[in-house]
Amino acid sequence: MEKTTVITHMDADGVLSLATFLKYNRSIVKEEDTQKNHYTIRPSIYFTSPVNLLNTILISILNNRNVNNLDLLYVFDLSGTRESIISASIYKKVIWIDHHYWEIVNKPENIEFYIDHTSNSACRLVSKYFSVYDFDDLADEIDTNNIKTDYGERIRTIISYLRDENRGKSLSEKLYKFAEDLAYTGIDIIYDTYYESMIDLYKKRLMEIDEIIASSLNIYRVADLKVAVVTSDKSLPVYHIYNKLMDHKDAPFDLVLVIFYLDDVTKIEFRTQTKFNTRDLAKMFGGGGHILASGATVDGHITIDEILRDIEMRILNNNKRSL
Ligand SMILES: [Mn+2]
Repeated sequence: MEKTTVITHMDADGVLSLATFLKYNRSIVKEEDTQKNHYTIRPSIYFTSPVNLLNTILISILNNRNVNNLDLLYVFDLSGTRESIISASIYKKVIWIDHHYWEIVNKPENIEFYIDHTSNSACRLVSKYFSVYDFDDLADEIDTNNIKTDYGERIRTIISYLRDENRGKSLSEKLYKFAEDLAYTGIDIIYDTYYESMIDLYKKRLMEIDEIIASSLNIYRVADLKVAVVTSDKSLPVYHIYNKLMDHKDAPFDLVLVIFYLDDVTKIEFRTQTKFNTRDLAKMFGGGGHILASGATVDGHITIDEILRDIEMRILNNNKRSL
């Protein structure tokens, strides 16, 4: 029996990608059960973020004491680096599905890459891979911050609540349970009281978050750009800050920067309300992502002034080059 490991992004797109995989996986496990010649090994599931991907791959390898269990690894909604790709290739076979923008990398022959940065969500690509189309439209809605349905709104809120309330192992367990509920019970599970109460609680939490936004918001002119900066020492839902700032009297902002001062790192989230290319800026800080939404994590704490100065230099240099 083949052992499967899944590493997925800790956001809505990653959770819906996992739900898609779980639904597919259960259908093949059922088939094998009826053949009565198989026993099943539960897949190992890991949630992570781009900056922690390498560590997560290495931990997943260390957790398999038996090297024969390193059969098959799936990676969803996370872009690879030289180091993470080399580490993943320790598995016998790897299926890597993502919709972020990738730098050209060397591709080990035991890794199959399904990378399409024009896809609105990774879940859409995962759905195509497994031919399970339950969650792709919802993932598109949420990942592009273009909510159209009550389902999309609720799923986004539940995941924001879980991420706000939990850390580490308990967060992974809760996200896994949510993906399982979606896959095995179906999408209407989100109308259950267990999830309904999370949505109610998070509405109250959002009012507190609004106060944090209002009290930490600063607006700057950087080169010819209008820049809104929100800082926090705790993780906040960036979509909510973005949407909130859409109603600001000075909106739209060329750049919305959300700066998190966490333990020993600075996390910078880049968004734009005017289709400015944020990915180039994120790249400058060692990060990446999409044109309209990207992020970077920097060691230590860097100030707003330092960040804005780097951005200004970059824009002025670009302007010079295009003259
Ligand atoms: Mn995504």
